[in-house]
Amino acid sequence: MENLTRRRFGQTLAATAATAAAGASLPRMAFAQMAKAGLLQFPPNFLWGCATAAYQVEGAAREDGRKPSVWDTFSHTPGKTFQGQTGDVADDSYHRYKEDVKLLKDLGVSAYRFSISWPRVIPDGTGQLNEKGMAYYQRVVDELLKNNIAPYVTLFHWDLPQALPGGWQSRDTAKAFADYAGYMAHNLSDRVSHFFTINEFTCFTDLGYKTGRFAPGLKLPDAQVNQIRHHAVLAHGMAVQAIRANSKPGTQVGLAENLEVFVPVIEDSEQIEAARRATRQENAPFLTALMESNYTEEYLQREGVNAPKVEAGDMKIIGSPLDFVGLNVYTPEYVRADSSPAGYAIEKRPSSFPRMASDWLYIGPEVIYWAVRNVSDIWKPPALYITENGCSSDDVIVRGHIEDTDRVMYLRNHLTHLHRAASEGYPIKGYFLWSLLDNYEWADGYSKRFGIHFVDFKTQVRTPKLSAEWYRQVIARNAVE
Ligand code: GBH
Repeated sequence: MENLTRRRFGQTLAATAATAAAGASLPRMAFAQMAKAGLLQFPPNFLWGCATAAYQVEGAAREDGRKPSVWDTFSHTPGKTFQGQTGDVADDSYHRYKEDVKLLKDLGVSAYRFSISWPRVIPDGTGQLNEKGMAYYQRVVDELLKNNIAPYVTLFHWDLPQALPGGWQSRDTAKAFADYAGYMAHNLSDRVSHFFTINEFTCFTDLGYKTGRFAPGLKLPDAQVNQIRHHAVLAHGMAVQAIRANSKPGTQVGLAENLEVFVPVIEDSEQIEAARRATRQENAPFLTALMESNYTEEYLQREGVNAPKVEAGDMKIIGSPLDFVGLNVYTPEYVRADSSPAGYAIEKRPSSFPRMASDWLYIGPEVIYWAVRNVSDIWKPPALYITENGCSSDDVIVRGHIEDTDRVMYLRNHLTHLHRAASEGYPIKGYFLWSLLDNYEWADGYSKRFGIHFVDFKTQVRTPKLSAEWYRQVIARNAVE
């Protein structure tokens, strides 16, 4: 199966029986047997991983020179998070990272996606560097490599240094981010080959500055929100360039975006086209802007006088070419074709639509197939990763066991639909499960558990759930049942 191209992998899947009958090579034979055994085999070298983020797992909020991020300030403001809970201690991974790498090792993953706390390495956002903060990430990278686990590094997962004046309201923050990104690439790219600039634009732009649900908790008018969104995509583009300028040749750069994913209500050409239109228009401020080096006419018209102020050269920077696109995939939107000028209508969700423990987390496993397919069909990126997928569950411990059958159901179904995307030849390279551990779920505090390892937040004891054992077997077989 060496040099098996993506298209051929797809064809192979379709022609499994024929291939086996024709006396195929050994690995291909093994593949055929797997398929016969009812296993959905993933392509060779498919990357299996887990993901976390700094503020959700590290703790050690005031240690070794780290200064506050906007999330420290927000979580310590009464009324902002579930029971006032903060990431002060979280999973204490700052001290227990070796134990966490051991969990990864036991799963058999080949990659770990984690994020860097910007205020740990540059406490004020700009200026003075903090050697001790940098040393921590060097230790984490060392420990991963020692265990043959590839580090996939996210540079921004929402913990903006509090000291930066105006936060994302200021264009200077984009420049500060690029400087920090270049610095990290310079220090890590000898051993880290994949960098994500930013994780999920809406969660620190719209949720931070429009609805106020996330840090910094502001409710600003549309014109300012659009400007903040613009600074965020500009920061991404400037960081892509800074990483390229400061890293080893061959370093791969992308981002992790939770785009709005549209599932056609019925899989026919008209509805599929509606899903594509919706994908472009509904993601116009973010993914569409970076993939097309432009804001769509429709977005600019819709926002009118509130549209972002764009300086000469900005759009080119925002559209800096990427090596891959990472997709964080959770909840689907269903869409159908209609006769409006937009050509699509987003369906209202019936109140009976099933969900997981988080009230926003509706279950529609085909979401992962359509995330890959819509993005690929529209923009044809060279490579895609699922950078997050997973769910919250009301885990209960029964005689020391957490039988999270609902999480296994959720994951199994999503991987089945991801397999469809791989078998059709879409360039999907890997999957990062969210999350390795139960952790600090932002405004929901510790009330929602997304881990495949249970964490007792009093003792910090980690216990594998049923889903961890299930994922271990998926990885071992490179297949889902
Ligand atoms: C991801 O966001 C994050 O990257 C990760 O840090 C997080 O732990 C994980 O998912 C699970 O949530 O409170 O009604 O305003 C997923 C996308 C967007 C889902 C924001 C929750 C908040 C809804 N998230 N959304 S609301």
